[in-house]
Order: sequence, then C-alpha cells, then structure tokens
Amino acid sequence: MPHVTTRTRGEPTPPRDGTSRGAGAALGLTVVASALGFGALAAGLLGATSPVVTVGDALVDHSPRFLTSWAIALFGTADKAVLVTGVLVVLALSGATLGVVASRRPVAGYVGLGVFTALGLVAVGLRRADDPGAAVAVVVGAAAGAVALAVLLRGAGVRTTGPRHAPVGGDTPVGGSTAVDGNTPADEDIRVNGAEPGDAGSSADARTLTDAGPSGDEAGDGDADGVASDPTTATPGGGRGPGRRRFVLTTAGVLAASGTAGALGRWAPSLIGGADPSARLALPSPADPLPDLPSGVDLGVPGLTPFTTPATDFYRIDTALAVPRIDPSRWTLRVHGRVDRPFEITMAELLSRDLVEADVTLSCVSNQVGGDLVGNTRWLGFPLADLLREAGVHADADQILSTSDDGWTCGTPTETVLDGRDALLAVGMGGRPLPPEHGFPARLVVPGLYGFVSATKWVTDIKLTRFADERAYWAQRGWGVRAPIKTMSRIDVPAPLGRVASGEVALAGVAWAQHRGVAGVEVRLDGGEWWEAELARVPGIDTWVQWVAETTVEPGGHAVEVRATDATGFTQPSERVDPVPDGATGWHRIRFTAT
Ligand SMILES: Nc1nc2c(c(=O)[nH]1)N[C@H]1C(S)=C(S)[C@@H](COP(=O)(O)O)O[C@H]1N2
Ligand SMILES: [Mo]
Repeated sequence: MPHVTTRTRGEPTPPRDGTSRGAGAALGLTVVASALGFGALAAGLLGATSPVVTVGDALVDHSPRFLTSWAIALFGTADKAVLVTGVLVVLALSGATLGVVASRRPVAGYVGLGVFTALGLVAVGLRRADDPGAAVAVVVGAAAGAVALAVLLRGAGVRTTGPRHAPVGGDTPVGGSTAVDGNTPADEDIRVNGAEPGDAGSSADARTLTDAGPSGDEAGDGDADGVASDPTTATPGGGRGPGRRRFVLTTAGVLAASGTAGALGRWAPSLIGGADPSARLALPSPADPLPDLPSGVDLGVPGLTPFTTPATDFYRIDTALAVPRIDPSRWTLRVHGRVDRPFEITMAELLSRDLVEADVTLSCVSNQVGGDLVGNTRWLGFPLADLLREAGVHADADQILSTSDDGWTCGTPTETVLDGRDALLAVGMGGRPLPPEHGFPARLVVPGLYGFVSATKWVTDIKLTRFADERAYWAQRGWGVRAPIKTMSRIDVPAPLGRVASGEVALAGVAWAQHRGVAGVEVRLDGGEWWEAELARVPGIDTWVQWVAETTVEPGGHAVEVRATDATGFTQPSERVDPVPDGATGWHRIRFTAT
C-alpha cells in the first residue's frame, strides 16, 4: 500500500495521502447524502418539513437583521435558492471534513452526527415547534446517517464495532481519550456555525476547513495507529484491489439508496395527497361581481407590462422556504384578541358567504425604483372589515396582527382596514383559487399598503392588538410599522439600454399610487422639458395605470425620466431613497440608443 508508513508518535506527520483523504471526504459526503435523503423521505411521508428547509427557515428567522436585508438586496427573489444552497454547502463541507476524521476515528463521525442532529432539533424547536414530523424527519435522517457511516466504515474495512469500541489502534485507548481530543476542534467549529447562523457564510466554512488542519494532524496519529493495526484496509478506499472496490461499491450502493429515498420523499406528498390542493377547490361566483375591466386598460404598446398580471407571472415575496401546503378542509381562521366576540371560521363557512371582487395592485416595500415587485389582479374574497365588525373590535385595538400557517406575522393599522377601502380576506385571484405560492387557501389584501404590513398569505390567525404591545416580523427587523405605498412610476418601453429606430418612438410604462389614484404622469427626454404622458383607463384608484408618451428621437444615446403625481396633488420626488424602512423613492431613469 503506497500510503502505509509505520512511524512512531512524535515524528512529524508526513503529508497526507490524497487518495485516502479523498475517500474519507467521499465517505462523509455519502453519510450527509443518506441523512438528507432519508430525512426528506420521512418528511415527505409525514407531510412534514424536511430537515434542510427547517434549518434554512430557522436561519431566515434568526439571522441578524443586516444579513436578511443584505440577502434580499443582493439576491432579490433568488435568496431562497441561495440560502438552501448555502445550507447544503455547509453540510457538505462539514460532512467531508468529518468523513476524513471519522475514517481514522469512527467515534468522531458519530459524535459529529450527534451534533448535527442536536442542531437540527434546535432548528425544529425554533421554527417548527408545532410540527412533530419535522423532528421525526431529523431523527430519521440522523439514524440513516449513522447506519450509512457504519456500513461505509465496514465497507472500508475500518472496524467500528466490538465490545471495547476500539476502532483503530486496537491496543491503545483511542476509543476514549484520543478520540475525544481529536473531536474537540471539529466539534467547536460545528458549534460556531450553529450558534451564529449569521456567520454561516463563507467565512465560517473557511474556518471549518482551516481548523481541520490541526485536527487533521491529530487524526494523522490515528492514521498511524490504524495502519499499524490493520495495514491493508484501515484507510477507506486508500488502496487498490478488493478493499478499494468494496468501498466504492458500498458507497455507490448507499448513494443510490439515499437518492431514491430523497426522490420518493419529494414526490410522496403529491402521491399521497394529490398534487396541488388549490386545483381541487371550487370557488363560488361573487355575490356582487365587478363589471368587466373597462376597455382601454391596456394601451397595446409592445413590451409594456399588461394591466392584469397572470398569476404565473405575479411576483412572489415571502420568508417561506417551502410553500405551505394547506388542506382547505382543515383550514380555519381564528379572529381574537381585543374583540367582544372571538370566533373561528372554516373554509366551507367562508365560501358560503357573499364574496366580493376588487381590482388591487399589490407592491413590495423592497421594490427598487424601476423594479418589478409589483403586480395587479382581480381578487375574490370576503370584506375584512365585515369580519372584524362581527368580532366587535375594541376601540383601543389599533393593530391587526395576522399570522400565517408558517408563523410569519404582519401588523396592519385597524383604522386603515375599517376606512371603507376594499380590504379582503381573499380566496381567489384572476378568477381562480389562490395558487399555493400566493397564499392558498386564504390571504389578506389591503389596497394602498405595502405587502409586508398587509398581505399575509396562508393566513390562519387574526389578533386585534396594539402597536404598543406587539411587533410583527419585519417591524422587529427595523422595517416600518405603518407603510402606505409611495407614489411611483416606471418606464417599460424602451427597455433599459435597449435599441430603437430613430424617428417616432413610444415611451411607455406603468404608474401607481394605490388608494389615492394616479392623476398624471410626466416624462422628459435628455433632461429637457417635462411633458404629460397619456394615461390608460383604470377600474378605480387601487390599481396601477399604463402610460404612453410619443416623441421623435435623433440617432444616438438618450435618457428618459418619468414622474407621477397622485390624486392628492403629490408629485413623486427626485430624491433617491432606499427601500428600508418604508419604501424607495426617486425618479426612474433609463438610457436607450436610437439607430
Ligand atoms: N405568510 C407570509 N405572507 C406574506 C409574506 C411572507 O413572508 N409570509 N410576505 C409579504 C410581502 S413582503 C409581500 S410584498 C407580499 C407578496 O405577495 P405575493 O408573493 O403574493 O406577491 O406578501 C406578503 N405576505
Ligand atoms: Mo414585500
């Protein structure tokens, strides 16, 4: 065996054999894969949250504020994919490191698994305390990881069983003191990662790997011991011949089993419960239907955002890593707190009521000037104000604190909801049930307020309370408490940095000032005079409006700016303000080239 050397303690550790280290890492990665695969299978069968999602959700909720805002600013709506990838990368790196250590000191592998299991259970406690299946999934994953570790170590010829539990270096007391010493640095790294989720980025990863250096040196002693006790196979896959083949085959087998388990876990919910639950819900027609949209809401300019946003194109913003799947027959909404008559309502009861429609443009406070976190549709639902009046809201209850199925909270001013606007407990959008990503089976929609203070998806609880007593999710993280949507306008045509033919061009876009209404939109070319754009028709003051302005342009580079004035006479200011804490301001400006 090329890597086998006999050396005595105290001698400098020779450079590590790359193959054996690689095999140890492969072993660790395979253990991680089986823990995740079987954890996902258990979660899928139980209809529970899978361990990776639980950990990711806990990180979302408990990361320091700067990290959440940074993640949203940097990745926008891709932040979820980035977070899940981050969790997987940290797991993979820790798994690989632990695998290298465990192939010398098997007990370190089990201790490492134990630490990860504990962290997983902490995450369940923080985020899924009401979902026992999530804890079961963590434990099943951990058990699968332990079985995989044992199988792989055996496949590699590292003995892990036996009364004295002396896996390497049979006659030295490694099972006890040495293994514990060897574990310490690695364990500390894991705790560092877990205790400060905010640091779980690249720096913590780097530390884990760097610190594996010293612990790797100690493991090097174990290597020597292990080699001494079983020179042919002590290092997994490090050699050639039957030992190596057996290790490779065992690894492949475990990986295949884990992959199959993971895939089954992913499909289990739809196999058991049928696919998308929203597809099976039949909505009643509105008791009080709105007239069709006036003709002329769409100006028909190519490239201009359509007046009605198809549900499939509607922007999605929420903190949920996995979209909650809610069985409508089990959904209830509780209305309680500072009210005379608290009550609970089921979906059947809700759908048997007289439902109304409203055209409302929803927008996100994180939207940058020129951004696309805004969408418009026709909502179907029950008037929220009527629901609150049934409960008898106390005069001092200035906040409606709504909570989603996944624990997100939202604080809405009571007076806003009761002032006569079309605030809805919505069950439909665009003539269909809400899609799962947009809150199935029920969500709130309040015209004129940014989504984070009004638009709770998967809503299950409405508590009348006071702003002085309770703070909602984003308010706790430095965002505003009362956040009416700011008057805003956007240029869609020409596309930023686009090319158009010189001569006659149509500049076009959308503008919004929900519940005040847009009174006018002005544009200017190359810093010249402002002129009035033509506005499309609208069904009311709660939606955006399309605008178009025709002009002629010379060949060359041009800049267009836009500003809206709302029906209160307020004109969008030029000053650029960031979205935090209550919405961006500033004129949208684009450049284009005429040829
Ligand atoms: N349950 C839940 N509801 C939520 C959120 C959330 O994180 N969780 N985000 C809010 C925010 S910030 C916005 S802008 C809107 C977006 O709704 P949409 O995804 O349907 O466009 O949902 C709101 N409702
Ligand atoms: Mo938002």
